[in-house]
Amino acid sequence: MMRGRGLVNRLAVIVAALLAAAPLHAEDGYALWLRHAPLEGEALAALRAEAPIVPVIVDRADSPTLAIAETELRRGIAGLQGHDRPRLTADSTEIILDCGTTRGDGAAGFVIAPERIEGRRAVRIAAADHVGCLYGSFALLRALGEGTPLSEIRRDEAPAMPLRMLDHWDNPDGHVERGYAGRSIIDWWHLPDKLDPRLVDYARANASIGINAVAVNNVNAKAFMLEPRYIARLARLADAWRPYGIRVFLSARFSAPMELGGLPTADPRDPAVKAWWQAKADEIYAAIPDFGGFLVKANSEGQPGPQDYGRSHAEGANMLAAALGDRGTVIWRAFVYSPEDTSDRTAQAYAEFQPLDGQFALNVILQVKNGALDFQPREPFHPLFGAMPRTRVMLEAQITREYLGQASGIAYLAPLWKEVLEAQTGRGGSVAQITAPVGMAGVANVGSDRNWTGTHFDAANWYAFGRLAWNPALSSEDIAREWAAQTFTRDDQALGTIAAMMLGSRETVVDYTGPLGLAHLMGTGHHYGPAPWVCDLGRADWNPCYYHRADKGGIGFDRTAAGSKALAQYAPAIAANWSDPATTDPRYLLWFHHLPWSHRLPSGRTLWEELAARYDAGVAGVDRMAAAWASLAPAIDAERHAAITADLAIQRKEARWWRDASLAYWQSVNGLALPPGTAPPAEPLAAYKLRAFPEAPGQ
Ligand code: BDP
Repeated sequence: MMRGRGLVNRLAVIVAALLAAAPLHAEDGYALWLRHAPLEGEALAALRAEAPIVPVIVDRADSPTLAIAETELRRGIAGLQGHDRPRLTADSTEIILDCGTTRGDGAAGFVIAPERIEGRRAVRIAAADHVGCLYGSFALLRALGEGTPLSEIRRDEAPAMPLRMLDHWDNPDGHVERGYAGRSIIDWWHLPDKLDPRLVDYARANASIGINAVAVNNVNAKAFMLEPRYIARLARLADAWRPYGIRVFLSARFSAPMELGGLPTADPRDPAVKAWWQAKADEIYAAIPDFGGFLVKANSEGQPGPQDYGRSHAEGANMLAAALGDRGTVIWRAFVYSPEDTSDRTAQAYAEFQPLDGQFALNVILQVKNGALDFQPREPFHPLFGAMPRTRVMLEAQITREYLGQASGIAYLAPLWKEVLEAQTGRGGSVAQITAPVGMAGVANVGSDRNWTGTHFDAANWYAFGRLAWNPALSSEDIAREWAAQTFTRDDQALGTIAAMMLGSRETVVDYTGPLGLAHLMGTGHHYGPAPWVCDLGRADWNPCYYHRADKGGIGFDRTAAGSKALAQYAPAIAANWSDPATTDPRYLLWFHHLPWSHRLPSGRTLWEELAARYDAGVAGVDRMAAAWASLAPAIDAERHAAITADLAIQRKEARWWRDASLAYWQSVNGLALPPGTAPPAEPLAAYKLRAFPEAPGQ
């Protein structure tokens, strides 16, 4: 009898030990970088000894934001300690949330420093506002998670950019344009009555990386989202997100006064149109006092706009800005190109907007994509950066990987964004310096998939976007390591391997999709896979042929004075540098020049040889990532390891497909033999041309 009970007890102990060792939930990615996995070794012992206790809030004003900060600290510390709730000791360190007082910059900055109170140890998170304290709490947890002893954490941070924004291209029916992670997380149909708790988790993740604004709907907007029933829904979202420091913005359709108001026109000079928007803005502010404002795509890709009435973009934007007044901001997109304009598409936005510099109201921001074309794997920085000193200009980046493999494999985008942020415009500093006073928006990549972003590694792009908007000086590598340590493992060797994979991944995608400055070679409509052969679309500038201009004589788009002259839109020193193929950065070579296949590059190879070598490097790069990931099996939980292995297997196929289809097509144009040592494409060109994907997601 006794022995039997002893056995049962022993079994119970073993089962308990097993349960303690295994994570309660499978590692499905839902927790993102906020797993707060238990520390190990000395760091764990130290945190258990310091036994931080629940914060004492100096500013006792009733604040949901501070309640969240407290909860986050308790939850995070307990997790890092390996307990289910924080434990106290006689010697517990007190964490003090000191908000709304003296320190911090009043724009969500914070200071973290240790101190002693009557001989007892304490750590103070000081900020001028409550959101600053929340950000400080997340920063404290991040530092603890990196193994920094509590008593050694010192931070003095302020966001570099005031507006750190996600733009959702989510439609009210739940479909996400260019979304590859399932359906929209916003269930408009059941709002405002039912708020999916996931939307709170979303705000929490955003707050943890400093994102403070969200445009909730597609820039290709439906007018009906301005109807009262949608304003009520938006208000519910705003209420849920406000404690996390997030303001909501709405994409507004310029012709809404006609569609909703029954007016005969949406002309921005028409008094009835102005009155309609004024009343609409008042109605929104009555429901959402801190409404951020409108995001507008006008006169672009079929969207209505002021030019329909012969008015300029500035007139259109200013009319909406007047309706918002000092309550909010109009974010006007510079992504325009016209079906009638036959000039180089990449030159049209500058031609349209630059002359309007100084004409925009103070509460208008011009949102400029990183490059002049459209979120390609690589583009030179947009010439509008630095060219509109009297306009508030912000950067628009794309987090969702529309043109970089969508939800296949790995493409870590921090290096892409850093490349743009660090680009010297020759007119008042780098892109980061020019946009920092305003902000940065990223087209969101989240959806209803359990892990939020479709692939686990795409969460790194969401994370990196927030971190860079907070501080564009952070390095891609530091962000990669920081994210991976919170997401996967703190093992230094494994982190080194993961960071190396991430850092090379975007260049690898460039290599196998569009090396040497080639761009826009993707399949029509869905933008998935290669289709450089497409030359017959109704609109010239939607054709890959328009961009690569390959013929027997050569390849590339001449944008110099002898060609489209788009180069002249850059500052003279930069334009001069890029006007000569010999001094052009090889990464932009065919963006600016049309060159013979026999053109010799600094590498000593001909252009044709270099192209083939780049495609091979891309394929090899993916193979290396797959091998590196395979080697990490012992360091990563089985569930996520398997999922990422599968992602990389897909990427290996896609890299080969891009390489083979591209080489086969270029050969059909130039008639050249493949350079020695280059393996022939697996299939004939005709087979690649036949591939069709009408059902591809995200269209
Ligand atoms: C392109 C997308 C398209 C967007 C457009 C935009 O293919 O779906 O509507 O950008 O930014 O990249 O407005």
